[in-house]
Amino acid sequence: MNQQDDRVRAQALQSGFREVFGQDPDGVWAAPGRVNLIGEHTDYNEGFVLPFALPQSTYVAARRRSDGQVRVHSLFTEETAEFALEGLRPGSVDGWAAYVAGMCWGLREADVAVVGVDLLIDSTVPHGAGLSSSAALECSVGLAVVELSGTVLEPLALARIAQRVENDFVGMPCGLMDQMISMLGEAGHAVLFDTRSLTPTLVPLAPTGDAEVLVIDTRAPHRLVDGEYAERRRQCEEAADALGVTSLRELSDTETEVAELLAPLTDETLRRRARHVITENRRVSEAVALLRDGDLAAVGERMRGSHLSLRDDYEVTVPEIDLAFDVVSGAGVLGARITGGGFGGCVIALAPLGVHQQVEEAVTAAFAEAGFSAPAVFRAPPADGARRVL
Ligand code: GAF
Repeated sequence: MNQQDDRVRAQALQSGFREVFGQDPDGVWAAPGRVNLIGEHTDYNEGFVLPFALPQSTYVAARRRSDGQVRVHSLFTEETAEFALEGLRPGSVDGWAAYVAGMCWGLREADVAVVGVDLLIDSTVPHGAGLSSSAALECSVGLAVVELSGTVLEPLALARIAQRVENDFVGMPCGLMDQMISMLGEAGHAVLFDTRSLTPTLVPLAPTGDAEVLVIDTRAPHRLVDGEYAERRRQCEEAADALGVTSLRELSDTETEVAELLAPLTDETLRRRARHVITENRRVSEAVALLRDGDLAAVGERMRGSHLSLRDDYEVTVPEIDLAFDVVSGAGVLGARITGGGFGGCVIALAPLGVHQQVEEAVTAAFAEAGFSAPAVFRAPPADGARRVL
């Protein structure tokens, strides 16, 4: 989304706000979804991730109120929710509005003097596709509420509040990647984020300008996502415990062979989970060095390694995802992998310019033959993070 499109969308929301609430909003804010180039299920193991922000964003038009109430209307569900700031607690609001109420709760917990607001929300981030529509909602609402409450927060501080909201208000035990990139994304760059030191480093993407990232949204319904995710996280903690380290990251930083590191683990499932995390951290570090050298073919190989590890060791893929990966890998791309938490969602491909159509045709035909819903294929240029638009 370029700045022009951003403004057009924000102006449409501004007039929508007048229709719904009968007054002008004080401003319009936006925060993007993301894809993760590589580094999956590492962020809750103090590891490395390499995501970038998408042009697709969630937009929030907001106006301050003086009575401590929050009214929020969503144009993507056509529903309205209303709640008082006083007395907000985990469990008091559910559904999509829990992310909005959760941000108000989380900001209050972080000692922000949150004011009441009217909010109108719209989004271009595909919902339920593993592209972080929930982080986009949290961060856009958070940015609006913070500013209207007369406070300034560092982007990473707001990201951490949004993560706490997911963990403690919504009940999803996620890491920090999605909220971090929604706040810190920069056009033309991925962000290498060390989730132990909380240090972001910008990595220019495709510096030679001869490749692009394609997203293949399989439209596979998310299955068992929260329970399975929580279980993976528990297994990693158990593996770290059994190996006598505080997190699996500690083992990723050594030169030691993975088999040797894992030798003390007797449980086969825990061994495979830990092997994924350790090898994935190493692949992220390698991919960053290779990107800087412009060796995109080798980056593609690391992406392929990541997918196979997520399929075989971490077991977070589904048939639609594996089919998309297989087909796309044979359609002239440099590399492909599942992106996001898994159990549905999207495959991304690092592709030379000019193969987009070939990829789209191949995956569409294969999905039709397999009896799956038609997939969507689109380009993903790295875009900016959360921002005030109007
Ligand atoms: C989901 C989570 F929200 C992230 O924190 C991350 O763990 C990801 O799955 C897997 O890498 O998007």
